[in-house]
Amino acid sequence: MSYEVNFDGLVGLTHHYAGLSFGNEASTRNQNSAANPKLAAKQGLAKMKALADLGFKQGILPPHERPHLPTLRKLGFSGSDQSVLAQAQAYSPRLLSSLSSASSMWVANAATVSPSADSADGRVHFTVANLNNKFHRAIEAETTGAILQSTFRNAQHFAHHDALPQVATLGDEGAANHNRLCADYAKPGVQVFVYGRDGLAQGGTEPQRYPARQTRIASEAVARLHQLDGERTVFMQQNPQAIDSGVFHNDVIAVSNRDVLFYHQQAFLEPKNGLDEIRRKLAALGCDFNPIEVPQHRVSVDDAVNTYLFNSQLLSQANGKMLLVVPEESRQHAGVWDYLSELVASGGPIERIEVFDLRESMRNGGGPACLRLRVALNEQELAAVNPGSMINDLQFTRLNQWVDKHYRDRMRPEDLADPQLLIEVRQALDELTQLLGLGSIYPFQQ
Ligand code: SUG
Repeated sequence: MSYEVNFDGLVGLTHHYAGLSFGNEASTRNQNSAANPKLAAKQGLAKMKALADLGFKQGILPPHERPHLPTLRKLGFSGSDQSVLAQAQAYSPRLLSSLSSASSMWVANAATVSPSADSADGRVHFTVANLNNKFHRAIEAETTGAILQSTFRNAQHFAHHDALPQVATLGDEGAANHNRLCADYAKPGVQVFVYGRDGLAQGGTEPQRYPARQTRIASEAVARLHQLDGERTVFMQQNPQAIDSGVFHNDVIAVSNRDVLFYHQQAFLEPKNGLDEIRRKLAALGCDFNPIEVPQHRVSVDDAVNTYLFNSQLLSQANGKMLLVVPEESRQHAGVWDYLSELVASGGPIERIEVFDLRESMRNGGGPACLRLRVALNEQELAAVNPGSMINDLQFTRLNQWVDKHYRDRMRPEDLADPQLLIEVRQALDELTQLLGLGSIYPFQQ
């Protein structure tokens, strides 16, 4: 038996809207609106619980320590924690906001993960994403590494790689730009790395308006680290025009599961070449390929960006058919919902849609797929995962109570300098690491 286990990022206590992600239009649009961290965490937990109740294996990854005092101190602010916060706020509220973002919730950007069936040494490989394109995200790498090592703690089954060096040439956004196609999670598959620009070569096709966060050089380094076979790896370039329309990660315009790739007609720069290569490489493994292309005339790129139709989770049910998990915004859009209704009625591989309200995360550009990191595991590997990281009724109840106890229901950028908030965050995270059985993972616990 093998499983695709979805590990969801839990929203942190400082969740707010700071407009930090140029190129992510929801982030820009909602800058400075009031956020509700408690509701955000509960919306995420509700999705985890609902999918666990449907029989899917569901895990959880904890939020990071924010505001991030270690970075503020690296930038020269000194004295007591309270004084560091006050100095940072006086110097630049936007700096404090960057170092307080709850962006680690979007764990599709935590790492790239390759299952053991694809790696030469037979282990599951993790490379932490450096998230180099955005300051508030680049600081995630260290704690993400600690969390992944605690969650997947067995060196016989799990190989952990540090983030690539923090330079734009090696910009790496993790699983958000990575797909895997296969017949069965435990069997070898074809891994598809999607990049926005080369990173080294000059003069290639690049977006003009918004940044291309992922480079080919980074994707190829990750494939090397994971000991992947070139005959089972494909590198495709994102359509730069899509990036310029707000598709800042490939998972905003494509999602895969087993033999299905559900994608927009304008997702890739040279779709035919890439898709042919995927089909050929899958055929060599004896696997079918089932691409589902959504044409521009049915759903425009803009509508895809606004509804997050493709930032969905495509999950295999026990009957072999697939479930598509979409955000409420996809149901609210008549054209998108019509398309989805027809898709389900067409008798294809996707037979069911589940809708979740993830509005708090969506307003920062994070849908169902952003909130989860997929890890394909066989029985032995699953047994080696930290047990407290798996969602069941008991953990769900405890986590909900923990959120009720510690989270505020309103957060604005100006609240971040409140020294009481830092105390609340540390108390809460300290309890959380015990609840999840993760040991010490945060700088304040060292
Ligand atoms: O990196 N938003 C995140 C959203 C990440 C979505 N992830 C995936 N597509 N996989 C980002 O742009 C906004 C934070 C702010 O503006 O307050 C932010 O970081």
